Amino acid sequence: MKKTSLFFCALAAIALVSGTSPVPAQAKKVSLNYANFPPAPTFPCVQMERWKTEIEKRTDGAVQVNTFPGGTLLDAKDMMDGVINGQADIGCICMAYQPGRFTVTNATSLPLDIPDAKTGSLVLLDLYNKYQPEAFNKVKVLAMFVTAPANIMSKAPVAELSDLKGLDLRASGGAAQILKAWGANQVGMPMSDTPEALQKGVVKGLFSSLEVMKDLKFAEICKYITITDTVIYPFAVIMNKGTWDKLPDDVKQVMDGMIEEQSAWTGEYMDQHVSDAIAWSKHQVEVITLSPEKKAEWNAPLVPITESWIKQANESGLPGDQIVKDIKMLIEKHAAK
Ligand code: 3IO
Repeated sequence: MKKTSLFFCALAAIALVSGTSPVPAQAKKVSLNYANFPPAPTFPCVQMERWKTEIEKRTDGAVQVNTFPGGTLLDAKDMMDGVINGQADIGCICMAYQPGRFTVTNATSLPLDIPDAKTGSLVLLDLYNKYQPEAFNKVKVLAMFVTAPANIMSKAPVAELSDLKGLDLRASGGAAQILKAWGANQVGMPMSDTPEALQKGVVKGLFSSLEVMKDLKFAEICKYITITDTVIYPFAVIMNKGTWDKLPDDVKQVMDGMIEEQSAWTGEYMDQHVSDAIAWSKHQVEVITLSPEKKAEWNAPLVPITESWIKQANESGLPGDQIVKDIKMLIEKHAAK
């Protein structure tokens, strides 16, 4: 062996013993903080853990994602600006909590009969891609998804529109407009504040997707479900623009490649989980269904909601008619799959 090779052998041996490597140091690991507002067992956090696992796997560990459920890093109302400001690298927003801010994407929460969360999630993502709304200019979108259609969960039975009159029910965004049209006393707050409001009696029920009966234990307090299947809540996962710009190209590719997959995965998870939660709740709660005649009666006061949204959108310079037409067309496209 030549003297030089002996030298390198010795170096390698030292490196082995000391745990350092003579080869150039590996590219630095990227560490990202991901904030979420509701408790860990809920679907926004389940999809967050799924994304973390997949990203860490698909980047061979070059990216590490640190998840913060339950508002421990940013809460519901601070989420969008917190991510824009860099308090978290990634955040999960519910667009219904700031209806005036996300006008285009919140059009998915008009009463347009999105049948399920998988369909709705793909409709929302397509709508976002087509219109590239200004509201998201300062962030990178990593996924978009929606809940399953909302239903009434309440402490007292709701079988007639008259049962809703003046009833304190919690909902936000598009769902809030629907409760108002039905004559309920709509109370707005994020899902993360709802368990306490129900406990204290500030609200007598809520209008949202049914998986929270199980995940947030609302079945213990809301003994009645009224099936209306009326409207979804739209969500987005967003990343700080500066964080995105600094990511290596191969990491960006992995994340871009997961946008549609993660959106569809979350919709599918939601749909399945709602079925599970209904089956699980059935023994503890009464499920009230509406006859076709009654459903028509409940739908009638909702008609002006879409009409007035279109009018307002048009007035603010958005193609309101086209947006609603696109949503209807996209529902047909994705529901057919
Ligand atoms: C929701 C939000 C956080 C955790 C679970 C959830 N299930 C349905 C929603 C929709 C929503 O944002 C809301 O406020 O009803």
